Amino acid sequence: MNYKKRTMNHLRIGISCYPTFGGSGVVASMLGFELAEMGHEVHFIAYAQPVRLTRHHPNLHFHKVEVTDYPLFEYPPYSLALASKMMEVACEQHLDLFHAHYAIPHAVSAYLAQEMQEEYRIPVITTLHGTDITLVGNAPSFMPITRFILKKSDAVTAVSQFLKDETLEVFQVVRDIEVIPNFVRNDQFNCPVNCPDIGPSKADETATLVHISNFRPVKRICDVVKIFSIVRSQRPAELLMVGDGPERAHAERLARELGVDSDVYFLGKQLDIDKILHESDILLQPSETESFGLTPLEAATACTPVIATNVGGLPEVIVNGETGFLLPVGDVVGMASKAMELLSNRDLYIKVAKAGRAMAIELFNVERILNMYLQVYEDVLHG
Ligand code: GMT
Repeated sequence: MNYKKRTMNHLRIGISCYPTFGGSGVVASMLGFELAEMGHEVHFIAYAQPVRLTRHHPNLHFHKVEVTDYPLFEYPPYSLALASKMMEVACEQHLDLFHAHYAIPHAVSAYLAQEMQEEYRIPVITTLHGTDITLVGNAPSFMPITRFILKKSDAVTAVSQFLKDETLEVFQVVRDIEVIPNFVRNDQFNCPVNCPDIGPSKADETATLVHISNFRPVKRICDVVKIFSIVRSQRPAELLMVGDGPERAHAERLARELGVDSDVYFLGKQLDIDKILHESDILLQPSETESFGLTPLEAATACTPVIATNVGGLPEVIVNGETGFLLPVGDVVGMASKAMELLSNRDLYIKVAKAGRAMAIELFNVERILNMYLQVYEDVLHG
């Protein structure tokens, strides 16, 4: 098979991802935008325009996957339509590589497109985000194909060391997996850390707690409501619930049962996450598991201290006691007590907020992470 002649300063990259509010789609969109800014040509291939791809850029392109429905199909085969589209875009746009975000089905479709494209070989880079390994990929119906694609991808990256270890253990594959964490732009979540306004300064001032997610069971949003209700019993507070998903109705009912519903605001899906984080005092993330925790990273960057669970990749993003607080899953009393501590001790609040932002900028800044991805691209193209 031929290899295409490439130049590293103008790559043509095909990205497939979920175009929704989920973390993997957000990371893929942010990465695509930054690559476009650097002068690379980026082609998104998905069933809808990715939601965070809001800004126009001459180097950014979107190719919509149309899925033909037919009465015979109980489940229209999106993976095949995606593979066909990826192959087509690769030929028409002379793509240098495919970057698939989330193994199922994007990496599998990319592999099929690679096999179908006969002119030259297009490498496939697969980025694992979390549930593609911890929940979906290891389900019996997907396990064999996830293992297959882990072996077949030209490069595999994982968003945390936790996810890398989990992948190697669960799938028993022997291969290199590079840890490339998620990233933030510090100008997007810019925060004047010395600003006297951060955090509520008086006990009688309303504190704003926030939770942002897809409201799936893994996020334990009823724990968010329970934590809030304990805090609310001790001081004026409100809770912003940002996002939507299957657990919403449970959480709404629980808020009513606990008598705090008038202070809980379900805001639905929102794009202005930076604005919401700036207006909030604490982010609550009591997840069952979290392979990275993009929202905690964004909160830390915005100087909004995080209270989360000590699971998965969260300890790689938040250092317990220094840049936020991590407690065992389900420990709603402990999390409420940490929230109260932060809200009543202004020095501690400022210390944690500053440390969170400093760590985010040092370890997860866009330049550092972009270079890591570019190195992977270079390795697969020239290695
Ligand atoms: O299930 C989700 O939470 C969405 C999922 C996704 O792929 O969209 O999130 C995962 O990827 C994010 C981006 O890399 C990570 O920040 C999240 O921690 C991860 N979610 C889980 O592991 C539960």
